[in-house]
This record gives sequence, structure tokens and C-alpha cells, in this order.
Amino acid sequence: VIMITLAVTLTLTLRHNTDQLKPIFIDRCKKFSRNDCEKIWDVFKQAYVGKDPCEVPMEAYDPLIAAAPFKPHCNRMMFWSKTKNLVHKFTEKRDCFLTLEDMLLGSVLDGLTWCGKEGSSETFTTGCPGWSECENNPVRSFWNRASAALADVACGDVTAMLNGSITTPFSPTSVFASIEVKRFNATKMKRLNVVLVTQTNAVTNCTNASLKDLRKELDKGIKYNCTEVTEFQIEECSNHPEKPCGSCW
Ligand code: N1C
Repeated sequence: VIMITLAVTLTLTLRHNTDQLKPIFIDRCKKFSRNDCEKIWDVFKQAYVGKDPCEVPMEAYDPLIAAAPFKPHCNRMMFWSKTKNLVHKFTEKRDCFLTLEDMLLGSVLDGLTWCGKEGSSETFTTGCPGWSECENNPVRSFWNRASAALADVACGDVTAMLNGSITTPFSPTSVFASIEVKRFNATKMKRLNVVLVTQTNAVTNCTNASLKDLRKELDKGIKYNCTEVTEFQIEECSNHPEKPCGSCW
């Protein structure tokens, strides 16, 4: 009896794991009115199934990026670091800017956790390594690869919303600093406009040391600009979509 109970619970657990991620992926994908969501899921899965969850490099997602490539949206691309909730509240309500999460792959995988296991064809959504537990984990490698692909097509005037309530708004370990800025290319990209989000008790302004590093790291030929904008102003703009985008900062 014990053996049977064990076998049944084990089977159910495995089933449960397999079935969790796919319906969310397909559902979110279909909102982009694509008819190849099953195909994209299969390509996605190949990146991590059957692998040690600490040995999935960002290149594992190359076929996924090739199957669902990022289109350039010149002058409307929005990057960010440590401002996730605020930036998405803004882009959700207004269409002047697009983040990775407003595009197919970013939207499909936002907020999710997944990994595989050696010798298994399952997708697990629990017991996966955390962001910093090991470098080459499936979730971190996905965001690194997708962010790289988006930065590769950055063009025209590009905006980045950074957090002015921390002492290092341009943090070397962030995806924005370690991946995106390094791939911005002056042949396509004219300017980087930093929107530094401040609160009434702001600890940082545009003269911040880390922002000087950002300026130095930009490909020669990309112009740079920084504007301090209060969180209140951005919320006002989110709540009043009728206001012209150009008046937000
Ligand atoms: O490390 P970050 O910020 O600088 O990464 C943000 C940067 C953005 O410009 C995006 O293009 O990198 C891209 N990106 C995402 O779009 C994204 N969505 C969700 C990077 N990380 C993303 N996440 C999750 O946020 C990710 O799982 C990780 O935990 C955070 C990184 O956010 P951060 O440190 O504020």
C-alpha cells in the first residue's frame, strides 16, 4: 500500500509540475494573436529540459529568440533598472513607450519561474535555483538573453527609467548595466535619455557617480541626457493618458 501511495503521489506531482507552466505560456502568447504559440513553447522548452538547472547558459535561448525575434521600435523603447512596478504601470496605461514585458517573450515569461532536471523531460516551477544561487540558471539566462536581443535592436532615441532612491541607480550587477548598455550600438541608436525617478527625500540626482560610469560605458556617438522626474509626476502621467507623452518629463 505504501509503495502504491508513493507511486501515485510521485506521478501526480510530476504531472502537476508539467501542466503548470505551459497553459500560462500559451494563454499569454495567444494574446499577441499568434498561431505558432505551441511551436514557440516547444522551442522554449528545449533550452532547459533535461538539463542541470545551474548549467543553462544564455545561448541556450538562441533558438527561442530566432523563433520569436524582437522588432525594433525606434524612439519608443524603454529600458529600466530597479523601477519595475512603476515603469510597467506607466507603459500599461500609455503607448508612447514599450518595455520587454510589452513584447511577446517578455510578456509570456514575466513573473514566472521554471527549470528542468537531468534525466527528466519535465518542466518544474518549484525547487528551481534562485536568481543569484548560480549564474547559469534557466530564468536568469532567459532574461539575460532576451534583454541582449532587445538591446541589439535599440534605435533612435532610447529611454531608461532608473531609481533615484538608491545610491547606485546604475548598478554593475544589473541586467541593464551588465548586458543592455554594453550592446547599445551607435550606428542605430542616437541618444540615451535617462529618467531618474526621485522621491521627495531623493538620495540621488543626475550628478550621481554611477551615472558618470554609465555615460563612459556608452558606445561613442550615442548622446546622453538625464532628467530627474518625481515618482508623483510619472504616476500623474500614468493616470492621465490624455496628456501628451512629451509633457511627462
Ligand atoms: O537587472 P535589471 O533590473 O537592471 O534588469 C532590467 C532590464 C530591463 O531594461 C529589461 O529590458 O533588463 C530587462 N529585464 C526584464 O525585462 C525583466 N522582466 C522581469 C530584466 N529582468 C527582468 N525581470 C525580472 O526583474 C528578473 O527576473 C529579475 O529578477 C529582475 C531584474 O530587475 P532589476 O534588478 O530591477
